[in-house]
Amino acid sequence: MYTTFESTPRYDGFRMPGEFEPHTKTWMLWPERSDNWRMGAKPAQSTFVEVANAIAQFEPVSMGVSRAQFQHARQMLPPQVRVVELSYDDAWIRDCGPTFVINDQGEVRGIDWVFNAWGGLVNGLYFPWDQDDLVPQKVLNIEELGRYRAPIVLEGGSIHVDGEGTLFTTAECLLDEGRNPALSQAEIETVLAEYLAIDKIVWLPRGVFNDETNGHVDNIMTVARPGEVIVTWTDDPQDPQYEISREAYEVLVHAQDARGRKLKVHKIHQPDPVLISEEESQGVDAVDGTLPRLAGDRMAASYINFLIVNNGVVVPTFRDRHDQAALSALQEIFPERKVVGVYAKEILLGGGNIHCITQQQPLGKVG
Ligand code: KQY
Repeated sequence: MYTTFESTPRYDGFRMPGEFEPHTKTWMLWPERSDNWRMGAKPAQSTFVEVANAIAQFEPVSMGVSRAQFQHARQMLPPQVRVVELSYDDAWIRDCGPTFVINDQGEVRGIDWVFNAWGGLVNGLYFPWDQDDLVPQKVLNIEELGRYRAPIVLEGGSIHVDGEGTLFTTAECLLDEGRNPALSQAEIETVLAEYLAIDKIVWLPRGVFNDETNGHVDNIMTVARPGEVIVTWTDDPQDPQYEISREAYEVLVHAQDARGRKLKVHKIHQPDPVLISEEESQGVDAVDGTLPRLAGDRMAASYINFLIVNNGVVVPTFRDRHDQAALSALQEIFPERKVVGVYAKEILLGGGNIHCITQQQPLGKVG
C-alpha cells in the first residue's frame, strides 16, 4: 500500500543506509532530451546500456523509460533489466529520485525531497522540472513503499552517508542560493538529522571544479565503508582542482565521524582535463533556459562518481592515462567486490556520471 507519512524517518526509527549495504536493486532513467545529450541522446543511450549491463552482473536493474522511447529502450536493454514506463524531465535519478531509508526490522521507505533542477529559477539547469519532482512518488508507488515528503530542496548526489550517523556534503551546494535561501545552515542540518538519522555532518567547502550541480559531494568524495572515505585528487598545482581537493582532504583527515572515529582517507588521482570537442558541442540542441555545451569547456571528470553495488563497484573511465591506476586503487580499497570500469564520457558530457544516473534501493526484509 502507498502511504505518505506525516512524521519523520528518524521519529519512526528509519535511517539512510550506506551505499555499501546490501541492495535489492538499482534504478536508472533512460536519457532522451536532445538539449542535454548530444545526437538525440543516442551515444548516451549506448553508455546507459553498458552501465545497466555492468550493474546487472551484480543486482537487478529497473529502468524508467518514457512512452516515446519504451520500445527502443526495451530492445536495447537485456531481458534481465526491468523496463518501466514513467515520465521525467531528464535521466538523473540520483538527484530527482527517492532517497531510501530502512529500519531495524528491514522495512524500507522513501524520502521525496523537493527537486528544482539544481537551483530553480536562480541557477537551475533546465525548466520545467515538475516531472522529475514526481519521480519519487512514482517509484515508491511501483515498489509499494511508504513515502516522506521532505520540506527542503535537495538532490541525492549532494549527500553521502556512512549509515552510522555521519553525513558528508558540500557548503557550495547545500548553502547555494538556488536551493533553500530561507534556511540557515543549522536549519538544514536539523532537517538532515531528522530525515536521515544523522548525528554528525562533515561539511566540505567545495565540490569538483566546474561541476554544474554547484559542487555535489558525490563527485569529489565517497564513503567506502564506515570510517573510510575516498577523495578525488591531483598533483598538478596549476590545476584549479588542486586547492579544492587539498581543502577537502584537510577537512576529512581532521574530522571525527558520528561514532567518534578518525577517518582513513584515500586519494584517487583525477583524469587529465576532459574538454567538450567542437563536434560534441554541435550535437547538442541549443534551447533557452538549458545550460549550453560549449566547445572547449571543461567537464567535471572524476573517478569518484562510481556506484557501489552488491559484490561490485561500477566506475567511470575516460580512456585516460590515469584509468588503470584508479581501477587498481579501487580494487585494493574494495577487495571484497569486483571493480568494473565503463567508458563514460557520454554521461560526463551530460553533466554527471555513473553515480548521478543511478539510485540504489536497499534490501529490505526478505520473505
Ligand atoms: O551530476 C549530476 N548529479 C547531475 C547533473 C545534471 C546535469 C544536467 N545537465
